[in-house]
Amino acid sequence: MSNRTLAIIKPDAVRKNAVGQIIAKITESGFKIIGLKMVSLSRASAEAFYEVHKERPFYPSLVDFMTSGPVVPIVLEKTNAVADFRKLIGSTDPAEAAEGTIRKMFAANKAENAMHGSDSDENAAIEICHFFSRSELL
Ligand code: 3AN
Repeated sequence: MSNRTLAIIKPDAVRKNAVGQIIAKITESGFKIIGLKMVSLSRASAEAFYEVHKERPFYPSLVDFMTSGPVVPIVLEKTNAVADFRKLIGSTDPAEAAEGTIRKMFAANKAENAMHGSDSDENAAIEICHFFSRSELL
């Protein structure tokens, strides 16, 4: 069990000016921020990030969406970070997300769903390296 995960505030939530509220919710839930930036993903970078979904029908639209505006990647630290953060963001489909979760509060639908969270310790390590160098982390 690792204690780090990668979160991304997606373009829809940035456009809604919800970055501050989302970060407050994350830190109130016991996560410590150890890296944070705002970036616009190139198409190549977004394609590489979502490589595992390459064969899925929604892949091209997912890449379009993730390059439609700036995103805020955040490295978070907490005991059991990956699982606890997935719980905090809620189901992929906001209609199924539990009350009080970030997707319930800020997501519009399955595609524009406000927030990413790593789904395993192994992917968290890969995803953190996608956005951050060592000198950018606490
Ligand atoms: P999660 O982000 O909840 O782990 P994944 O890993 O199944 O969900 O999907 C990655 C991303 O792909 C989602 N966050 C969402 O933006 C997009 N996505 C997943 N399923 C769909 C779908 N059926 N239609 C459109 N976009 C989808």
